[in-house]
Amino acid sequence: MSRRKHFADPPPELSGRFPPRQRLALGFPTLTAAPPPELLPTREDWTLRVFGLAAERTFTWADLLALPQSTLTLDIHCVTHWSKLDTVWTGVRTRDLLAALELSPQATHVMAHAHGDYSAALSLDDWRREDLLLAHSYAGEALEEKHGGPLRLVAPHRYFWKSVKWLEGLEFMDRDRPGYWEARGYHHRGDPWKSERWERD
Ligand SMILES: Nc1nc2c(c(=O)[nH]1)N[C@H]1C(S)=C(S)[C@@H](COP(=O)(O)O)O[C@H]1N2
Ligand SMILES: [Mo]
Repeated sequence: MSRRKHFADPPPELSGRFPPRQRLALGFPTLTAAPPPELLPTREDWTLRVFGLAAERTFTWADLLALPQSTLTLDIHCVTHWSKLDTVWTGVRTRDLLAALELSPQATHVMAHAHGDYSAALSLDDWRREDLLLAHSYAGEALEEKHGGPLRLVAPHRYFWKSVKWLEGLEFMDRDRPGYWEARGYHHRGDPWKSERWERD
């Protein structure tokens, strides 16, 4: 088997787009901590449950597509030192989903829950940014299962562990809570520009 080169040093002219100690991923690596769920819904039987400090609601695929659709070109940064530039995602911006929900005034954070054992929280301020979306397509094609299809979160301003794949639930909360990796020592915020990898960083 030939050895393939998977990562490269940041091209000098693009170095400003690389957070500290990140290298360029030449392919699109797949990272999944817990074993991926064995049985994932198809788009037809997919649902997304909104609960906690918001009026409880279950979105179907048709409900999702009825919301404003956006295509965003984003740089993504994995805590394992790879970045990928100009990735193209299509879906619903988190701020557009918020506009369709009735939140309790106490809500400050959102826990994204995946099928299987995985979750990660972000603040509502994060969710109000323009560059976060719930993505169903990548580079114009339906999002592959290994990258989180039918629907994943994409939060490019945080290390990519926050971008929960295989979304099935959104829990609105009145505080931050550790998700899968935060409970195992990762930083509660995870800003790649500040190298917030471990909570002690
Ligand atoms: N459900 C779920 N989402 C997840 C993960 C996971 O293990 N399970 N891994 C996270 C990590 S650490 C990264 S880097 C990205 C990887 O996404 P990719 O496999 O599409 O590259 O997904 C994130 N979302
Ligand atoms: Mo990651």
